[in-house]
Amino acid sequence: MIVTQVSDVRGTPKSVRTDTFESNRMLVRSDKVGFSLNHTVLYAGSVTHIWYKNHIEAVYCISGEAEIEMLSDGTRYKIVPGTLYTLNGHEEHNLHAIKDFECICVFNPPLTGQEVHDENGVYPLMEDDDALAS
Ligand code: 9YT
Repeated sequence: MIVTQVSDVRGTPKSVRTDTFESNRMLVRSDKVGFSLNHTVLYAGSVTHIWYKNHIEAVYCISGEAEIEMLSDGTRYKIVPGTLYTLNGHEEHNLHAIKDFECICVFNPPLTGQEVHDENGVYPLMEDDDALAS
């Protein structure tokens, strides 16, 4: 069994900070469980462009509020605590954090933990996670 506290991850290479969010990679590919799991907080008032061409992502809201703006047709979805949304079609979207938006993000295939968004909001498929392997 693997037991992890978010405080174990903060301040390590598995904690990624950008202008709009903090992402703590609590389960990563080297854990070999078939998916990865992040505890993520997006900052109130921020907008993050996301397009996971290489991954399926499921996002479960714990606290705060956000709106997902689908870039294909402008549809907006309100996300509140208790909402799960799953990007099973690699949907390109903007994530508007209305209040600090705290969520759990599950990825398949699993992230290595080192990924950052490229200029299109994409996480690359990474081949080498030796730096994070335990
Ligand atoms: C909800 C969401 O997709 N936020 C962007 C950050 C990303 N999910 C991550 O790596 O934690």
